[in-house]
Amino acid sequence: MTSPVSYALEGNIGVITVDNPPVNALSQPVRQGIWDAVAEAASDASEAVLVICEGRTFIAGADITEFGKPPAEPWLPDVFNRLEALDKPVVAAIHGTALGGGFETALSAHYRCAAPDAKVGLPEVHLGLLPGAGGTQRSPRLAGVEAALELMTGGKPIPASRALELGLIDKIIDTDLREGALAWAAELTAAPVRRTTEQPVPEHDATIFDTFRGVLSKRARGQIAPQHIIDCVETATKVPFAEGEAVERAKFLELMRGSQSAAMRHLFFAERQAAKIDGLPKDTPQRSIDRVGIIGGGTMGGGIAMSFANAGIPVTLIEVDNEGLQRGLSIIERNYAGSVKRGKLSDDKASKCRALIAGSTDYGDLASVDLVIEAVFEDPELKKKIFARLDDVCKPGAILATNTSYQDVNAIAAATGRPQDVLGLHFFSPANIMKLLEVVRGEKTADDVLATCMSLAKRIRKVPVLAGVCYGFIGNRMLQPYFREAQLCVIEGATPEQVDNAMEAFGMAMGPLRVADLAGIDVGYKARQALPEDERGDPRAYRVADVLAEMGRFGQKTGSGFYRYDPETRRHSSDTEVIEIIEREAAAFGIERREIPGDEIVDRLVYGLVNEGMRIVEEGIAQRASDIDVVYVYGYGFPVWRGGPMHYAEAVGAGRVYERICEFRDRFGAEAWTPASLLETLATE
Ligand code: 3H9
Repeated sequence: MTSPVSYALEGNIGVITVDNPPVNALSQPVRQGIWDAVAEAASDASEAVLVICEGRTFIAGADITEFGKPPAEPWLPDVFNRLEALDKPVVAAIHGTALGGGFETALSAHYRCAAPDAKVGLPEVHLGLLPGAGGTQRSPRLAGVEAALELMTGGKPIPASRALELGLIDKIIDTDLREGALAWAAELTAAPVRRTTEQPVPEHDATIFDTFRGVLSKRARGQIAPQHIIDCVETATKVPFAEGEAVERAKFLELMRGSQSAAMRHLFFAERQAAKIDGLPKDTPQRSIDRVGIIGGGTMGGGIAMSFANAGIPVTLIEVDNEGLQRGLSIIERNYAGSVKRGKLSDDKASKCRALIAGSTDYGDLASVDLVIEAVFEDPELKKKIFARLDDVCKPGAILATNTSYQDVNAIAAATGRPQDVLGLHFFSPANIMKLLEVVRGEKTADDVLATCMSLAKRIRKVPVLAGVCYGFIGNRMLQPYFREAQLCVIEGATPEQVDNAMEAFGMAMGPLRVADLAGIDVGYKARQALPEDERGDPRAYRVADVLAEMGRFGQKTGSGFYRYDPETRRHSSDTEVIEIIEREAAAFGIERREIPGDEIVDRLVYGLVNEGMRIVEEGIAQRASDIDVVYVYGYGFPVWRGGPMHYAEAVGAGRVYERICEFRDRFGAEAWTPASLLETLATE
């Protein structure tokens, strides 16, 4: 087998070239290849050494597929120490993304240059890890403590220009990288060997570590890796490199063997898998999308319009009248101004994006668009009317999408003469921020429409997941048992606060009743009213919400719902009036309220999700269980370090989950708690 690493002497420069597609990950043969190349460079006539990569990027990190398997020598820290120990100048030349172990390779070189559009970063924290091959010890020596902490605890790659400012690289080469790097290496033959590990960590304020600990205990609630990173950097300021490296290694291994990293690595691959449609070849033709129309300038339509404009795709936003249009456009304007104020967007970029959104009240302006997304309120008849009209005005081949959260996409498609061009594109609010996109396949949706929308999602920086048609698709369908159990726990004895606190302690971004208050209690109320009584589910589960809605307590927007809200700060506090309502309604149902333990609350809510998720997989609504995890982490605030509800169930063990669901069935009835047959199979297997 040929090695993915080659070594050749070019004049007086020893060139180590890594060629391991697709992203030059540091799999065992690459580590071995670099190890051997360094040995060769140490003993030949080279006067400087260049490390460079073929393909689309510099090394993008350790090979994540090897994690969790028995480690194979040579180990990365040893490879990098051997590279750094060379007694001739070593230059790394970066293009694409030098990430994780890839950037650590560069940090072990003595000098670093990069192409102008290159990025560097230490994103291990997103995998529940820390840079485990010297990154926590070398980066603060070069960039200082604060910048290093930001780089590693935030995990966000930075552009080459910023890396240059921080001293993480030395030079940007804006001509051909290979030629430029070779010429620079030739100059450096006369320069001293400059080992990062021999440099001191620059002066810093010692209180910075506790400041970061405090901030991250909130921002990355429940996550261990960010705290370990801070410990490692603090260690770097106190002890020599070799000792700091040992601490880093021990903490890295602890994280890698732990459940959080396993969950986050699962999600890394789940996200990439979710973008693939089984049975659809990679080379399925795609339609070109150069201009998009959005119908409805409300919060949702406006957010969707911004997502496209932010990716440089022009948008025509349609509203029924001029007043509605101006209102919609001014919300967009305000959102962009807010992003500029918060430093998320430059003034110039915001104006460019804003200029890409044109408003109109004339459907005729949709004649030339390649994709239309309908984002009006959830009225099935209105949606059908809109699609019939789109059928008249849109050019042949235009993709027609509905942003509905619940409705039957097949019925909407049937309102047109081109159901093959129709699908659901379900964005999540606020659509310009939330990453999840459910791509809903109707029974007649054409393959090229699906393929186009999956790759379009990537273009607008969303994470797509394919869903089949059913009430609520994947995410909202699973919410039904989740909210049912939350509200049953309330009427059976818990306070809204106990339910929310239990779920937030589990790691949910926000407890379910606080979510209900944020989304508006009236929304669910109206949806229930539209259903025949026998389809509304267990009345004990929604009675309190109905009473609150009928009192005009719609949640945050009216200042009260399950909680009371401070009009200034929007902070919630519990409300004795709500407790009285709950007690009264419980009595009316003849329920004797009891103390409900936190673990029962968590199990009922989370296993409610899991059991419905199993059915969704069984029915083929989701292609695979891991897709559901992607939906819940990116769309519903499920803790990333638990890997999503399905991964969580797997980690707990299908047998234990099944037993607990059977226990709930015996206590609360088979209607809500019949175990999904897939779960039963997994449990018995
Ligand atoms: C680390 O380095 C630890 C060290 O500090 C210490 C160790 C001791 N390994 O994302 P894409 C696959 S931790 C294995 O679609 P893009 C990926 O699964 C690592 N495979 O492309 C996909 O496969 P498939 C720190 C990897 O252009 C294919 O490559 N590094 C790895 O949109 C294409 O990926 C990171 O966390 C890997 N490291 O984005 C960087 N990376 O085609 C992780 C990718 O079968 N990687 N694959 O689905 C990324 O962020 C993006 O892949 C990247 C390219 C930005 C590089």
